[in-house]
Amino acid sequence: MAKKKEVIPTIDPASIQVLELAEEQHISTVFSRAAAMAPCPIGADGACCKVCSMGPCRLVGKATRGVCGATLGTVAARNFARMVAAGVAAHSDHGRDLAFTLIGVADGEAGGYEIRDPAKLYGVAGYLGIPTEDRTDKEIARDVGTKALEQFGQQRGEVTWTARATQKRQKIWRDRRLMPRGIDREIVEIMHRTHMGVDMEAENILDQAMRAALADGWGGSMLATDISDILFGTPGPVQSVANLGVLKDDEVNIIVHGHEPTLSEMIVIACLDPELIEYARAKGANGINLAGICCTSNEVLMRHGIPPAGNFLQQELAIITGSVEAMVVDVQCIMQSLGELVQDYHTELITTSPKAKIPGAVHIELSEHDALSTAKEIVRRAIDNFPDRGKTDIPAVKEGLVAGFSHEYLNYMQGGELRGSFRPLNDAIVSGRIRGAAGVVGCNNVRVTHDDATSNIIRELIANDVLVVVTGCAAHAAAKYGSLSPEMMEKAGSGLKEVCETIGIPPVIHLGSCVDNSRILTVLTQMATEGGLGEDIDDLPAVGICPEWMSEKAISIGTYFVASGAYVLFGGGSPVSASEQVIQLISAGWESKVGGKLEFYEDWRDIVAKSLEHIDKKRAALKLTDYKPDRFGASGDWRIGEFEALPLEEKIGAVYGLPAAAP
Ligand code: BF8
Repeated sequence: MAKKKEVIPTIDPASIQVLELAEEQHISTVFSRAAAMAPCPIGADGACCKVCSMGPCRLVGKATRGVCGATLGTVAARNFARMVAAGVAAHSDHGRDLAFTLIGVADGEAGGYEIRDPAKLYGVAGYLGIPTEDRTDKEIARDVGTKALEQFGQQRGEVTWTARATQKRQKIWRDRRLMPRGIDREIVEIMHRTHMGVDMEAENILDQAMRAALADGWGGSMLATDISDILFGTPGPVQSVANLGVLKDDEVNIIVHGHEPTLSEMIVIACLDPELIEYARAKGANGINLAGICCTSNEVLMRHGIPPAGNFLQQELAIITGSVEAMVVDVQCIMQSLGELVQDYHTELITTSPKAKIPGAVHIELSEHDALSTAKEIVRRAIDNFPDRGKTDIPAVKEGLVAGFSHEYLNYMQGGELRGSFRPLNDAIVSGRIRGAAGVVGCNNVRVTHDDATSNIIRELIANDVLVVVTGCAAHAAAKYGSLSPEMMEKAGSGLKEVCETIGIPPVIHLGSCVDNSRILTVLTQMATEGGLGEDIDDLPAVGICPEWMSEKAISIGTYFVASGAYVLFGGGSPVSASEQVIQLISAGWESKVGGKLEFYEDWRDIVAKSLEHIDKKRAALKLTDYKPDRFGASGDWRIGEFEALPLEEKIGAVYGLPAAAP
């Protein structure tokens, strides 16, 4: 990432089409700006220290120390830890706001919101030790929300959600002093330790980075997912379509973009309001079309089948189609360029969070007390914009998908209400039908070819009988190239295909947004405790991959997976490549400490090779059958042949029990 190099912008045909249009019309995009501006190699490699005004010190060439004497290892570790702190803060603040909303619902002060999944509420209350007998849902919800809020300001003890990890893992965290005490405390402690003149031992700084990251994965993110499920429903399979082609020429297009489901859930309801649909018709539109970008998109896709218009690098492109009446944003991964870009279009950019204002946007703050009214006001404004629409250029590119797989639903798919478990999946791994599992997650980054590494890694892994779960913008990438469609079973290795057909799961499973990476933690924990695959996450034949990372949140996610025992491979550049000491500490050093390690590889082929090597190494350590690609695939039901001959829509219905209607 450090060096200026020619990068093919994207492999996505829809994005290529809009980028050609942008070039013709001299419209600035993240792609054109990246081509014009090389990243600073010193900062990119982690060798720039700017924590005091004696610098910034650039530790390159003969300069191996800053003016205060800070070594390259200390500087790179400090920079890394600060990225983790920002990532933990972003995910966890999202969780905090959801806890406030849950308490608001319990107190009758959050009009429009309700408890949509009481079963999940009871489940969460159960593992938090909150009594449920003879109590109303609201009383329980108040306690769950209060317990969640306590995690932020807690000074001593352990973040409660960490109790969902295996006993072995909890002991590692206690023994190594990595157990997070309170979410805010761990973030603050990183900022303190990395202030000028405090912690100067790279290993000690990186330990705190792990502790804070655990407060994200097993704290802020996990409670955010739990509360989202309680308030908005735990996802189950839904079908939809993905890419810019989901925008409609004859309807009012509204895009929700950002991260928190609090706003987007209300926009979903507002878009279904008959009065507003009628209002849209009165303005000459055939209806209201809601679509998403980034993780907000994943939230409303998982629960309502709202189509994703694109991932991170497509946010500007959606506006350049000329077809978007309103882009409604809340927090995180929103480019400032949108504020300027919309000045050339009829699109209104609407900010809704007091934490995130953008020059050039209209600010309509989401009131938690009356969120539906705010949502309706926003939708009405979008409709008012429709008559101002000029020429549109919507690429006719979209792909069918199935999403909506929660941890709960995966249990259900493997045994129904009475015998839900991970037994079939574990058995399939033990027998070698499935070689292992991989989480492919994270962002797009304009410094690497958009979607290229992600989509190739997914295809290679499933062809090698590795079951893949996806989240975040990687999930959008999976969807856009057909990897979330039942058709993808044809591309899976013969053993994986057999299992997927038998238990009715696709070879690539969409588990949600980036905070929903916490679902992967609990899935892995259940696999480890189900039996046959060791005792803990570091025993599993599994890897975590972030092929096109961009944000500080991705660094936090990678770090908490490592601290939970996983081998994590990132694509693109390493933010610590300047320091051999830190490269070693987060790889071999962390492996000896917690069983997981973090490595960076620029070529996706290396990521695939390293992943398969690791999976096979773990299989051997567990004394499982050697993996042989052609051993399976011949057994099974004679009806599979008939199934394979079905048209796609009927296939979706047959596998997921969804109606056969087109999405
Ligand atoms: O939280 S994957 S670009 S949208 S940071 Fe951002 Fe990265 Fe996308 Fe979701 Ni996650």
